Amino acid sequence: MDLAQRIAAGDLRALARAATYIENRDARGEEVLRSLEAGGVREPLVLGVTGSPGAGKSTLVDRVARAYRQAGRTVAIVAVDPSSATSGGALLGDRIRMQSGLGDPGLFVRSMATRGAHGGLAAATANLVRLFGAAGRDVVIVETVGVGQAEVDVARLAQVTLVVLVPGMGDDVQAIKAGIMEIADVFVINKADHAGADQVENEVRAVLAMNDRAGPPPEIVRTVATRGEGVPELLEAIGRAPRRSRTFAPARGHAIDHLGIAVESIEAALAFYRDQLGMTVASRETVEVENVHVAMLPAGESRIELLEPASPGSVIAKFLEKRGPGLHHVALRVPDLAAAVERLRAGGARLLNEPRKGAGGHEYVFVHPASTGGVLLELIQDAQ
Ligand SMILES: Nc1nc2c(ncn2[C@@H]2O[C@H](COP(=O)(O)OP(=O)(O)OP(=O)(O)O)[C@@H](O)[C@H]2O)c(=O)[nH]1
Ligand SMILES: [Mg+2]
Repeated sequence: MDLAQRIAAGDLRALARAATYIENRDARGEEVLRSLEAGGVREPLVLGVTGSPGAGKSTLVDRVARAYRQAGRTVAIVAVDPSSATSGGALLGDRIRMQSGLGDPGLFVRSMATRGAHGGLAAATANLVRLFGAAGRDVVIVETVGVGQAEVDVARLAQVTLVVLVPGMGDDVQAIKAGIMEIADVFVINKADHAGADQVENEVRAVLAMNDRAGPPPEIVRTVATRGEGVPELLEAIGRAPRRSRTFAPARGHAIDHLGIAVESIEAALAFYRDQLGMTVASRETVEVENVHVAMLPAGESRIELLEPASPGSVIAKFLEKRGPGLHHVALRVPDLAAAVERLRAGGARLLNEPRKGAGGHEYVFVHPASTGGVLLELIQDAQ
């Protein structure tokens, strides 16, 4: 078995090896990622945890990880550790491992020294998160210190970012507001067993009130990480936060963008989809290059696209002649179209065109049904 196969089979030493390749920017890391991702990946819940040194992030991460484990979900933790450079070791990771007990294969901890390289750190962290997702982990937690650019980069990886504050921070809340306000999805006031939790909470609320960021404000949750207090409430707040953020930014990864259905007449088809089924027509247009009239009907996060030939020479007219009305193509959004095309070419798939820009500026490519199990497949570059 090669490394990717061993990882897929749950071999933690293989996973650790691949993580080392990624940290060292060894090409074998990218290789493993690609072969793990070739079969498609279910996106993990990615949590970012940031806050000032000593705020209790690692203690909290340990508790949160255990709570997810109890709920039956597998977890990977990336502790980005600025102190490892000086202490010379994977201190935080070890701390978590010791607390949670070794021997739980459902909890994998990786410490990474920052080594001062900001861009490099973010890239390596991003690839570690990819690795753990591709290895099938349900939850990936990334712990970083502070609110510098590196943390903002890391927060971009996360669906939900927790900013950990503690009582007695005083003016610090004001001082760090610029960086954290954009990235915080949930504020955690940890060490709530210390005096002054009310005051920090008030300060956070005051800063939030002055902020004009879009959408509902981040929730504030109090915890005592050492005792696990507030952790169930924190998990609930986390659960609400990805639902919130998803309405602003669609989840990354593969998703059905639309199903294209060839019809003789859009009007006739709408008598069913719109009038009987109650769906809404979001847009209608004529795509000149394809000689086709199009009606888009949103269905959840994807759509049904009705296609009617605009002239006898249109591909849709030919399709109707040959096969009759019906499913014409499935359109799949992919995270990286160029990489997908490269892999498909290498694998001998039949591409019908060079990637090109369609209506709305998105890039797409068609794959012949002979390669896909019998259905014309449109691959679309997901919005970045
Ligand atoms: N009283 C109290 N102490 C806490 C709480 N949470 C963490 N601590 C303690 O605070 C200290 C720092 O905790 P860590 O979890 O290492 O904090 P951290 O934010 O990960 O620290 P760095 O990674 O070094 O920035 C430890 O001694 C913890 O036991 C809490 O809720 N209450
Ligand atoms: Mg820590």
